[in-house]
Amino acid sequence: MQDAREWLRSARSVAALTGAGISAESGVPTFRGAGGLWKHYRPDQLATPEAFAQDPVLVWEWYLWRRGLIAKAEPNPGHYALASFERRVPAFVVVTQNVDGLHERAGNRNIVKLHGDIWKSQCLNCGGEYADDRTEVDALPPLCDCGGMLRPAVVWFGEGLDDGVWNAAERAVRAADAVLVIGTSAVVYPAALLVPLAKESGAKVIEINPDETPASGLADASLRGPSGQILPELLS
Ligand code: BJW
Ligand code: ZN
Repeated sequence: MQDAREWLRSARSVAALTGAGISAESGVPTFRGAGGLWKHYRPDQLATPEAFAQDPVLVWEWYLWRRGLIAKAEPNPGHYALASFERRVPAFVVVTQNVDGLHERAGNRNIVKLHGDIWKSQCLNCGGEYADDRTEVDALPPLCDCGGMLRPAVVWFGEGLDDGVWNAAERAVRAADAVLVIGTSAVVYPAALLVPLAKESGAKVIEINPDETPASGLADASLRGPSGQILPELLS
């Protein structure tokens, strides 16, 4: 903890790579591990373009249910610690795999969303992307004004990440003197590649996670515990 605090104090540019674990203490379920979504739902039946093509209503029901959970959740002390850190450090970027919007709600402004945004929908016909805060929809699947079918504007397995978004993530990590890796199992690619990239670019890598992950071996410091407790202490 003391080393990590010192690295952050002397850093001019910092990036935070976040995953579902940072929202766990807000009551938003993670994907993997005990209580994770994939314990009860099969990713290949819900989070792939093939699943959506086969049963868009089922996929939409699952996303509307998750929107409802997230709508009731509040950012936790971990999110707020990152927001206040952004106001104090010259260059700070949150690179998140999360789609829940809790970083914005906590007050971060410089956010790269690798896997999209559950609060947006995209039209399969005209390509339009729209803010969408509905947690209930009368007739599923929801339709665009153009008549096309809407889908959640998130990145499913087998889909590429947006080029501009990925480039922004790479830039943030390459520029960083210190990279925080928070609440991610670090098994989903290409997001997981950002950890070795941070190392190669000479950044100090600080992992915050109650459990060991494939990223732990690359970390200069591993702070074991919930991010809602560790981040306020680390970033104060
Ligand atoms: C706490 C805590 C607390 C608990 N405090 N911590 C190379 C190798 C192998 C496979 C591939 C590869 N390249 C591509 C692939 C395929 C695939 C992939 O990675 N598969 C692996 C799973 C094997 N990747 C893709 O398909 C990606 N696309 C792509 O690569 O395109 C090019 C391509 C196309 C076709 C073929 C090949 C390449 C797209 C990935 C999209 C991921 N989408 C999801 C769903 C998003 C929408 C939604 O939310 O519904 O993104 S899946 C899900 O996993 C979600 C998450 O963002 C993502 C990562 O999960 P995350 O955030 O790490 O959460 P968890 O639950 O895994 O972990 C939580 C952690 O928190 C744990 O470590 C806990 O210990 C910790 N924790 N409480 C702090 N209080
Ligand atoms: Zn449309």
